[in-house]
Amino acid sequence: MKPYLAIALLALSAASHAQVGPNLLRNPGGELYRNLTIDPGQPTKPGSGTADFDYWVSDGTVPQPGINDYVDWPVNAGPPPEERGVKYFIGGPRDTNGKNWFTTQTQTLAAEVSLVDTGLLGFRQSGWLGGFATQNDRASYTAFFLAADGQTVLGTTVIGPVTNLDRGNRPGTELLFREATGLIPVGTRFVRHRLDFIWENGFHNGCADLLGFQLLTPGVRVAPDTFTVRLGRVARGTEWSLAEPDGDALRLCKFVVPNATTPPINVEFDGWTSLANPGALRFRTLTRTTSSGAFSGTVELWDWILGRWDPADAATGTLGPAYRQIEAIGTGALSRYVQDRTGSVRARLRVRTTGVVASQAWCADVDQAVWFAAP
Ligand SMILES: [Ca+2]
Ligand SMILES: [Ca+2]
Ligand SMILES: [Ca+2]
Repeated sequence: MKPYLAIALLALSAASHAQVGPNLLRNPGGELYRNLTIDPGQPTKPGSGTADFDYWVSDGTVPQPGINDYVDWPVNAGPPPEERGVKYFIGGPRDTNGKNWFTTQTQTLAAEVSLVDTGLLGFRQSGWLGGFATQNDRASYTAFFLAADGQTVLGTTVIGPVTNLDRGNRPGTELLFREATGLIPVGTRFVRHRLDFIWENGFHNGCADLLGFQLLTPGVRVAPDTFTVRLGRVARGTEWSLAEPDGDALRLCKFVVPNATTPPINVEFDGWTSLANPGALRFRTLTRTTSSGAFSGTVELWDWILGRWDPADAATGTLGPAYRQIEAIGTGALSRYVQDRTGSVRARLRVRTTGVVASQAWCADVDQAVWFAAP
């Protein structure tokens, strides 16, 4: 089993630039339900008790999930009345006391596979979560990002639980808004949404309403407008060869090098992006060598503020006759990689030998060299 990978959260400033898509959760606020069973302990509360929620599958720990009615059980703070509907999810009643339980819904991710696998598709997860007064019965909402086998967890994010301390131990029932943003992990094909209720004492008061899971505006791909060969010579191909991984490659061959430590192939790529302050930025190359042997490739991003190739985000990988991807993934303040006012981006690839190679007259084929940038 693969370890769970924490998902890097985007800075809020980055997320705020993004356009937010529709809520992909079904029955996000508990308004669709069947088989309502009034809590026998509260016969004067006809809208509350337990029910089967459409699209949600319970874990079997409790006979039926809890449902509350805002009229039966008003809240001191929670979702706006015009949005919250009539019902909300609750841990109780009665036969759920003393039990932690959860309910899930799993969806095919509603996005193009090619877009997901750029690693730049963002999401926003949100919900109102709460409980009662000084009691710490609570709820949390977790999203599991699943691979094509529907089992392998590629990443998780969780919002909540909202504890009694978060609610300031104020009297009555409160639900507080929580949200997180992040990037959908590469390889994700399904998302499992899980709503957990954690019991602490007495009636199970953990509650939730108006959950949300939305995709953000996808990122953009930036192909180079031009390239500059610093070392080596062009044998075939043009800047148009660099956009797609289609077998049409820019071929650069070893020519004259000043000394043995200088990488014989050194090529710079220049492009342009409209995203002056990206929330995510990476530069990807797909490269092979025409000879077998020990080769390595290094890709770097140009820091326009410091006027240098950034050493922190440089990436090096081994190269050989089969195409290999090497990717420099921007970290920290990404605006340094986009030139102020012009929107220019610059990156480079250097290829060297690291040991014995079959032929000294070797070349490197660059099938793709592109940036991916996300808001
Ligand atoms: Ca509701
Ligand atoms: Ca309680
Ligand atoms: Ca190509």
